[in-house]
Amino acid sequence: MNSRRDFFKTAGIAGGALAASAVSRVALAALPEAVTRQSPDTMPPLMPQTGRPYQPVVTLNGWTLPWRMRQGVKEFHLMAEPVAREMAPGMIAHLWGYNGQSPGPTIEVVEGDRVRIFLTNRLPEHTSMHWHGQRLPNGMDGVSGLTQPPVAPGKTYVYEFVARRPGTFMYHPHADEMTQMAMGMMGLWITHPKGRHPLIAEVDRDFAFLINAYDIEPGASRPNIATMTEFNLWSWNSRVFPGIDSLNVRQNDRVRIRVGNLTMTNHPIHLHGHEFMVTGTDGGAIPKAARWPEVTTDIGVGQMRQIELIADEEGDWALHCHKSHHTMNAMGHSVPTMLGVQQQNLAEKISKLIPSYMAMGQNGMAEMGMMSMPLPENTLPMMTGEGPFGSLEMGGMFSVMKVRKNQKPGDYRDPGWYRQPAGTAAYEYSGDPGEPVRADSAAAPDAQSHHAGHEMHQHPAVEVQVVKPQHHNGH
Ligand SMILES: [Cu+2]
Repeated sequence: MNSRRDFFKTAGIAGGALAASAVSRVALAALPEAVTRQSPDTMPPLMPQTGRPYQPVVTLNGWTLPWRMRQGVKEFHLMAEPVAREMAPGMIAHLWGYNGQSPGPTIEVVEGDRVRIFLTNRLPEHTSMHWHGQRLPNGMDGVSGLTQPPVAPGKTYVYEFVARRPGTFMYHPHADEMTQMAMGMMGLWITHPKGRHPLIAEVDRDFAFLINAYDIEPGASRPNIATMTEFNLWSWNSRVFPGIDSLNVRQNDRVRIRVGNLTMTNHPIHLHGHEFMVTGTDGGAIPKAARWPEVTTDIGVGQMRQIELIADEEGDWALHCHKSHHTMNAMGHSVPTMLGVQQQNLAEKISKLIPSYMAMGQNGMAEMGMMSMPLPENTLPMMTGEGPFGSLEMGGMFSVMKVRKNQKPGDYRDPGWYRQPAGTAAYEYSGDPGEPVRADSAAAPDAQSHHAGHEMHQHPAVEVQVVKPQHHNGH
């Protein structure tokens, strides 16, 4: 509050009694307006109107923070504050974030830009801002207690440095991290190269998102901040499927996807139908000779991976975390959905849902208990999302890259579901599937006698497979 009080004092001396409008105009000159956003929709790329040109990114279910140029310095204003984030239609999470959303807005600058960020703390406790991966003066690193005092509630701190290295970075508090990261305080920072770069391709579409996770009890809206491992909402940019927007591209576009992981576990991110190269990390661009093709890249805790591909196959291609329990929403969230259906359909719905979560090793009985509970508000189905052929039975970290011939350059709108050309889809075989041929049935009695494991004697057909290598004497 000191700077604000000083400002009022100065303004008061200069202008005497001030009208409210005069105050806000002068205030605007002192520090840039903190632009906020209410919508969780993906904002189209923000084309730079001031400063040096660059190819903007698209933040999935996010946005880029506007800035102002002041005497050659790019100024941003981040406001740390409680926010209400729609994680998917039907569920609002009460998180902490920046400028109205969690994650905060993406900051986009150009290599060599001098950047000044005002951080205003509207939280009930102190905070700070760490600029993950950046080269900067030590005093700008934002580690509360180590490089600066904490930013108390109501205070504004100013960070200023030159964005020296192009690449994808993250920002998050380095003060009471356990609480503040669990509450959703984080954002992306993109430093674009200042010109053609030998290792950074010019792309047609450039997407970015952060991986985060929450533990929110069914029916509640505030995360449990003490959780270390038992998260139940696995999200991208604090959104879960079917709330995650699709990545809509034109066929043959060169596509870059930047993914940062600020959860407490790794996430193998998998793309269907295409190979990609990992072209960069938060450490910078990867030399071309050190790249190799992948269809899944594991993103460790506190890491960023930047992947690139040519989207040359038309269709709707799944993009998801390959940990199958990360493509589900909160356990128990499915139950109210079942209770919401008409009674005569209930048994059918249960039999459809219960085998799935039993198979994933969850506590089946605890979930069964949920069925007698009253319908909680603010819930999401565990596995949901309607596709052109029925339920996708997905949740959490799942989206679709939609590749279309007719997607116009620069158009990021959802083209709808892919229409598969005739003769290119899996189809039903309507004949007799025949009897299975069990090649191992003849060897069973002999193998059984050589096996030490008594449990296996109950299942001779299985045992043969297990014992066979030891039983061979002819080597
Ligand atoms: Cu995952």
